[in-house]
Amino acid sequence: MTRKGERDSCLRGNDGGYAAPAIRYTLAPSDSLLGRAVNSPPEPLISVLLPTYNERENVAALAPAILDVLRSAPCEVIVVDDASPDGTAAAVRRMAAADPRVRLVERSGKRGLAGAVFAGAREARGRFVAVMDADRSHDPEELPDMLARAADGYDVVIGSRYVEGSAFLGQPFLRRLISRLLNAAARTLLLLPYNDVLTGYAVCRRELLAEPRTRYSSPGFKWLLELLSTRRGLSVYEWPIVFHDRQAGFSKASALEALRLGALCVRLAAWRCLHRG
Ligand SMILES: Nc1nc2c(ncn2[C@@H]2O[C@H](COP(=O)(O)OP(=O)(O)OP(=O)(O)O)[C@@H](O)[C@H]2O)c(=O)[nH]1
Ligand SMILES: [Mg+2]
Repeated sequence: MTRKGERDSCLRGNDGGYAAPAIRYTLAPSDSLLGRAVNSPPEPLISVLLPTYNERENVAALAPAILDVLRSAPCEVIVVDDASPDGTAAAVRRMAAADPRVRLVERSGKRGLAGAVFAGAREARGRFVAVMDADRSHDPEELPDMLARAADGYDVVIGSRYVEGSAFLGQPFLRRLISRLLNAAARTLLLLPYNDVLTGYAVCRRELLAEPRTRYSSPGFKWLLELLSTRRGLSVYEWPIVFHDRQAGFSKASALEALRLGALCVRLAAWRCLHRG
């Protein structure tokens, strides 16, 4: 791994061409961005969306960590919980009572990660939304850099696991292999020129998720694939992330998700054919 702020990143538009293969930072980009943010209107600059199902322990650690990283920026953390039996919502309610930047959106029953992301984006007030897994796989320390790229004008900043400078910590080899193969299949089938189209970590303008073109991914996980497939002319930046294995609790990923992904690819391909031109 190269040091934070010195990593090469790749930048691609929908035409598939590399626009800026190497970007080098000499100062923490967050400083200038957050300095600007302090003078911006009172509405949050960024809303961080955390979809949760049985993540009480993780979210209790992650939400304060996010607020700490973004402490100089107007921000909010919106937890979208699907009636987790482990009491995730009660834990978030306690945090929200102590800090108005924490908000809870509750849905009745487990209805899917992507649907939770769309629901959270509708409630969000920030100019930008960030989406992260709540299981602490995604490091909040990446947020200021990703937000800085979005504030620079990129429509979507992908927290990418597959560009130079990305790394995996602790995930079993087989999980990584399956994830990589599914990612390759999805980007090939949908002719997407990005390296990671299935990550759960990204920053984008709020309206891209609050007003999605389709909601085919709602019952499953792959909201980013849907966003990238249904919007034309997006400028996309892939920021390399370090992906950690979940810190506590149990995975909700299953073979069903792979089947859902196949069906989603077919539906999105059909949608793109219908909306060509
Ligand atoms: N609201 C909501 N959140 C969900 C649902 N399914 C998963 N999540 C959350 O989405 C995030 C990703 O789910 P994970 O279980 O970590 O899936 P994964 O990262 O593919 O699997 P692991 O690598 O094993 O952790 C976590 O924050 C989950 O709590 C759901 O149906 N509703
Ligand atoms: Mg996870």
